[in-house]
Amino acid sequence: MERNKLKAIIFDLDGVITDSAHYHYLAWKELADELQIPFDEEYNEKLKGVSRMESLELILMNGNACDKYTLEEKEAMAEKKNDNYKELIKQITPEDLLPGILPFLKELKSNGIRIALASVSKNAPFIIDQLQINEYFDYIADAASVPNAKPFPDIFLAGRDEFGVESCECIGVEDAKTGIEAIHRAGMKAIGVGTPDQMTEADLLTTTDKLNLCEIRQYFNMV
Ligand code: B16
Ligand code: MG
Repeated sequence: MERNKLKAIIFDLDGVITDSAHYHYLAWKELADELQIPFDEEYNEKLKGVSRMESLELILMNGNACDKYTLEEKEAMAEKKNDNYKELIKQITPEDLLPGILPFLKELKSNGIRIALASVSKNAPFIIDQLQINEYFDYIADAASVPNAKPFPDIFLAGRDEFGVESCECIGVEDAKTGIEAIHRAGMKAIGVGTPDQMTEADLLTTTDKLNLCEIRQYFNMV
């Protein structure tokens, strides 16, 4: 097998660094209840890694209500959900980092591996601040300026291009099926830390507390 140098690890946020999916769920649930559309945690799984407006469409679809509202009304709904979400994420503190993430970031930093964030959430910079891990990130992709959300590769390619490295020198970490697809479309290897049924395409399936640089290098034959 060809041996590449590992130069960058590109992280998804929601579900990888912290569990903000639950706050997304609570905020969408309030809207769905208002619209009298069925919505539960199981259906919420489909929204992981999906952009805000696409998430709204999926919720409306569950209530056969896609054609019931104008674009303006949909934008107002998405804004209302986001206002609610922004209130909820004020509660996030460094204690909400998923197990193993902080030591892994420290390990990468001390080994000279570049670190990027590839979240499609426009609230990602605020969450990174709340978690107090800004200093570890060499680059945070701007979700608003990336043309296509996951499963398109754009947000992972933004990190690669910023660092001026090759795809084969990067690894992406994701918890959503659409995210694994985005990493692969970017030509990178994918580590999956989500529920196993969502992670069938991941090159390595693990959990955040088991992320370890030596093992990753060995597994992917990267130096
Ligand atoms: P916002 P990720 C994604 O974050 C979430 O998984 C997804 O549920 C959410 O709809 C999307 O961000 C947009 O977030 O409404 O805050 O801009 O997994 O890419 O970190
Ligand atoms: Mg995610």
